[in-house]
Amino acid sequence: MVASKRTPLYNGRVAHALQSLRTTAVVEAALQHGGAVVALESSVLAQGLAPPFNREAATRMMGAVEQAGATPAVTAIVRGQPSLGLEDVDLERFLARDGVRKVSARDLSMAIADGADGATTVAGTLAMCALSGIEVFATGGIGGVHRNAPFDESADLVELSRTAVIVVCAGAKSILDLPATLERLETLGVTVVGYQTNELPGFFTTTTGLALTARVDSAAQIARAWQAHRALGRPGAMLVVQPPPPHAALDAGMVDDATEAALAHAEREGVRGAAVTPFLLADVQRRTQGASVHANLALLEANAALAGEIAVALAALRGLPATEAASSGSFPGIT
Ligand code: PSU
Ligand code: MN
Repeated sequence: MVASKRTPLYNGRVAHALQSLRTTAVVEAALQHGGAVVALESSVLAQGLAPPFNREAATRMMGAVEQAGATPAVTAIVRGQPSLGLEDVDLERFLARDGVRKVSARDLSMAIADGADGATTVAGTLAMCALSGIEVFATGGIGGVHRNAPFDESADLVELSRTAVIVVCAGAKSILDLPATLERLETLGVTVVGYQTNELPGFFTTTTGLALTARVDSAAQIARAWQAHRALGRPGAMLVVQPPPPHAALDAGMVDDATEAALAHAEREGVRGAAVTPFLLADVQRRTQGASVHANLALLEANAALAGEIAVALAALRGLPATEAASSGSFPGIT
């Protein structure tokens, strides 16, 4: 038998994009030297929030991570290249929402093959974290099980079940079916931990009445729990949920009314698929006359700050460069 010649699987552009996970100099240095790095999603910038609020979100989130002593890395597909950290010129294009796709986990390969600009959702960002070894990620709210739409469930949930990353958020977006989302997280084995709270926050609201089974009160406690999580070889995420800052939290009745009206509007307009979440977020924003934008920005900043603290606590606990620590995995107290 004649040995077959190996044929290249990918053409040049795709192979190049996959080889080089593009990093900015600052992020590269932080990763190399074991510094604390926090991933930030870009879909909230390119789809979730409209200008000028998306710029404010980017500035406040990155500032909060830095203030905590960590390095922010906005993740995105930049002209077909998976990227950690955005150069200014690229960030400007994403903030202008100039032909930027919404990229969930399923969309990554096509965005790369097409050489496109893609803003990563929670699911897309988790996949990027897995590629780079980043273990802490901050966002506003995760996707989940939608209301009144039996077959619409965000890919965020499944990706959370198979990516070992600490995700800091304010719960799932208020436009969702929160009890159903919490049930799915349990089924998928995702650890949900309240940060200084015993119940699931409602994204815009402090409470939902949905009790959590775990609570922590400090970043150091999260870092210790994370060590156990890694030592056990758990494949999924640890979802750390904290309520929006008290001064920015909205009244539940106001959010419910706006959400119900937005859902009815989406139904009338026949909005489907990936367009549902951005549509509902924008509609709620209009109906709450900006109060929800104020809350959204405040909670994004608070989540980035907490994620920064956790990343710093993790690095301190290990006393090892982050890249080595990621693969060491000894059980705390059992050596
Ligand atoms: N939360 C926000 N704004 C957003 C999103 C969440 O406050 O823009 C985005 C996140 O990127 C999340 C995505 O992962 O919406 C979920 O979309 P879908 O339901 O289509 O999976
Ligand atoms: Mn969906």
